[in-house]
Amino acid sequence: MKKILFTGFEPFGQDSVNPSWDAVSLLPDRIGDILIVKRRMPVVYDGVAAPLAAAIEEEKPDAVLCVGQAGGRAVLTPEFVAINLKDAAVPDNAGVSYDGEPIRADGPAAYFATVPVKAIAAAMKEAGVPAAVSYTAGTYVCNSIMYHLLSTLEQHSPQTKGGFIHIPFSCEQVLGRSASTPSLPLPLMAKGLEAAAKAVGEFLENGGEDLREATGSTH
Ligand code: PCA
Repeated sequence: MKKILFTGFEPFGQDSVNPSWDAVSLLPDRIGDILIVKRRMPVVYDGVAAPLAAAIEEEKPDAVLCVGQAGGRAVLTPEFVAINLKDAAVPDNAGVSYDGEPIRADGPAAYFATVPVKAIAAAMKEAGVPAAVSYTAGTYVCNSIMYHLLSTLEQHSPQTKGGFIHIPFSCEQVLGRSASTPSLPLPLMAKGLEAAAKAVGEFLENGGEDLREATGSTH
């Protein structure tokens, strides 16, 4: 039986909830024959690597899907790439902000997701959940957790696949926001994550093929 570790984030900024953790919490403990385990992560650039690595060490999952909020986006977005950069005016939950620092001084410029992002987006849409591949996870803590995830897996658990999914605000979060702020209901977003788990489960069953083959890239 395959195991997927999902992570979601604690709230940050002006919000008292984070739909990433709320949607992950709605997932069942089993999806088909895939075991689902969950962890909540702090929104702290430098404090997120250790709990993530500990969860991977403890659970020994076949794949890890980290989830985060992307307020302002209208659809679920599996991320293609994490870049070696911390750069946002808004501080993290430890009160720290960065102005163009590397995540790992000795690290590569970027890591590509090792889960099939195009297949994940297609599976979400197939399940009736709006989705699209994204080619930027930003430069705040979500990009950092994705970078740490792929770096940790490469170094300590190269057979484990990793990826990141951004999700929009939940409906309750836009009650106090401008009329044009996009949102989706939490159960629909959880359904999208479930579709992602199934797509990753299939990918794992097929031996977890090479990223470029899996995503259909020709390079
Ligand atoms: N979203 C932020 C960090 C935590 C979260 O849920 C981001 O997109 O970087």
